Amino acid sequence: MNKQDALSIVETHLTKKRFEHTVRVAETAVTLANLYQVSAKKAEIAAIFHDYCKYRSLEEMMRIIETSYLPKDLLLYHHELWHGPVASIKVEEEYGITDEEIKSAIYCHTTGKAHMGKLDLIIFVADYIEPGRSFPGLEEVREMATTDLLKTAWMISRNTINFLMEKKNRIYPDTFHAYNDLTRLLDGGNHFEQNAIGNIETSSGSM
Ligand code: DGI
Ligand code: FE
Ligand code: FE
Repeated sequence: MNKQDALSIVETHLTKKRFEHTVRVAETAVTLANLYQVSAKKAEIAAIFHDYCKYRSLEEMMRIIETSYLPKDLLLYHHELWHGPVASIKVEEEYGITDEEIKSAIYCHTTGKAHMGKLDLIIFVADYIEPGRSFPGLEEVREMATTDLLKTAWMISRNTINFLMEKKNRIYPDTFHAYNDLTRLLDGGNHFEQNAIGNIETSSGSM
């Protein structure tokens, strides 16, 4: 599917504001794809469809979760978490998008998940840093996105968990899985400045 066809499809399902967000996520995703050597074509299609199901009725999304292979525990959490997984099913059913990397990136764009691939990371990051967004701490994340994709995703994961806890919201397991997995990867790859000794000092400092 080409870019224009994809945009025309999603436009009819989204509000004007959401469509403009989608266009900006696609532009951001293409930039990141070129920077981190991922197919820009795939990044563009995944980005264009990432919020495709944002405005489906709760009944329709619920039915799709119940009758597909999607994990049923989604139904126990906030419906905001449903539109990505539901879209990953819909794009295949309606438009024959079977590419597993594209489907996965759409699936996990809200929460992240363990073992995210490069395309997953790019859509997760692009959705958060697209130029239309503005909130405290975002500039730091945007800057990191120019040099370290994993660390950027880690910051987003951490910020999201902090934000949700602050609001006393419940947190879906994949949101934690993303944070834990990224922390493990970064720790092993020495992306963090503090080392194992630093961590021990921090934990013993409170005793
Ligand atoms: O669809 P968008 O608005 O572009 O962005 P999104 O799909 O990343 O949705 C963002 C919202 O989802 C944001 O308000 C944080 C929320 N979210 C992410 N992880 C969780 C979560 N909400 C709950 N309740 N639990 C989560 O684990
Ligand atoms: Fe979304
Ligand atoms: Fe989005």
